[in-house]
Amino acid sequence: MTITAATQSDLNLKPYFMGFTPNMLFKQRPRLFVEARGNYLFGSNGERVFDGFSGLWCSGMGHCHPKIVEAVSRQIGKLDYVAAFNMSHPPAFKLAERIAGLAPKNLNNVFFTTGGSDAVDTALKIAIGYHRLNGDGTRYRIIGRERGYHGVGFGGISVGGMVANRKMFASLMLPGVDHLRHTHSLPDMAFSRGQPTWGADLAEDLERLVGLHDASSIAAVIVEPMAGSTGVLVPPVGYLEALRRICTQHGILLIFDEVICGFGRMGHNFGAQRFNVEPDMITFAKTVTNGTQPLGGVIMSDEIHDTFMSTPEQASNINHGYTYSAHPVPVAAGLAALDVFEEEGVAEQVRSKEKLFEELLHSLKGEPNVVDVRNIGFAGGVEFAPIPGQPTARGYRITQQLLDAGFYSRWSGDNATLAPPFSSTASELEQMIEAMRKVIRANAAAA
Ligand code: PXG
Repeated sequence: MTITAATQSDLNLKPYFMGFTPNMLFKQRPRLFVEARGNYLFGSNGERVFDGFSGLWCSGMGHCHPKIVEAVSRQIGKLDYVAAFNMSHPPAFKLAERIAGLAPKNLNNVFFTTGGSDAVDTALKIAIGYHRLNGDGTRYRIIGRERGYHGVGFGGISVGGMVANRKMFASLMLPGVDHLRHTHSLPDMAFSRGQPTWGADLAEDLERLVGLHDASSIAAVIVEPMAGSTGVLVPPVGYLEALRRICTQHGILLIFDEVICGFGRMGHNFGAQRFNVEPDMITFAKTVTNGTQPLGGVIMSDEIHDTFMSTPEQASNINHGYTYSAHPVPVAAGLAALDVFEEEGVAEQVRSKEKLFEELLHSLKGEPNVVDVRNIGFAGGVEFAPIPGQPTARGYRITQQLLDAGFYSRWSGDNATLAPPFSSTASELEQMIEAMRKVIRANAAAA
């Protein structure tokens, strides 16, 4: 059925309780989309919207890519499901090999999940299990970072650092978690282009936590190389290198949560390669299927993988896994998406257009209430001065009005975040930034 404006008004909107959405506001003015092609979404009232956030950071290779559509259609008619435990199917192994081939050279093994949140929980379990198998069972703490986003499982919100996602569930967080300071400081780094030059020393915060808890109680550190959801915080020059050094020195595993950074967003296969730092594990999801099918996972070093293989032969190496781990249909989507990723040279495309995107974004410096602009790869954040007494309201208004103008960006506090499709043309990027400039100016008076 095609949803038209007429049928939309007949829809009963109540039964669907939407996540991360002000439901009452949304349902007063629902925004429903009925088709997508390339870099555009088409709404139920016939409107065309530029997908300036690539869905939720996931559809960068463009919507309804014929190769992915074809692969998914073929797979669902051939092998729609096979048990994920004690059985499998050949493409699952091919996809693991392809993903490992794109990852830094020490990361050669993949555990499949169904998305980013369960990838994070899986990585935390693997970290704890690894130390325990090595006779280091006292290492139970995980260190996250303020303003980090690691999904919505109890593991992810515990190590995450977004207060809005944590406060309602504070009574049931993982024990033993601590947080590094976040890396944002307006006075020291506002309007940095790419990596800020200030802030490498913030990694020394890990030494402080080692001093407080002792390394023998710490299993792992988890950070996003570029913190996306909080409004694009780019790692300071030298920061990730310092984290790596301190982790290695103390036998602590370093996990990069690359659910956003992975597969091209940073202009490289992974953020690890962009920033030239090798973690012990990488979590991924989103762009691995170009957002077309739910799939995620953890890529781990041989050292970690082989430690699990040392368990007794007849026992499961890990009592963990999902009904939909390596589901044949998402796996087919993943293989096709990685073909597109390589054939269309996605990482190179991003690298070649990154400077243009940076120039355009930073041209917003000096517009009313713009207090910072941040960028790396095809990720951009514009931060606004909050309306006094109404934190987040300016960011919300600006992103909603930008959507009315036909450009989708994402609201995160008083930030507007942009994650344009990888094939965005110069003219599409220019139009999006000019539309944003207009909306920012129109909101100048709201102080
Ligand atoms: N880790 C990171 C770094 C993420 O960005 C997750 C884990 C969780 O993935 P799932 O697949 O369980 O949602 C994410 C998800 C935003 C936004 O507005 C970001 C995400 C999801 C929805 C919105 O930036 N990232």
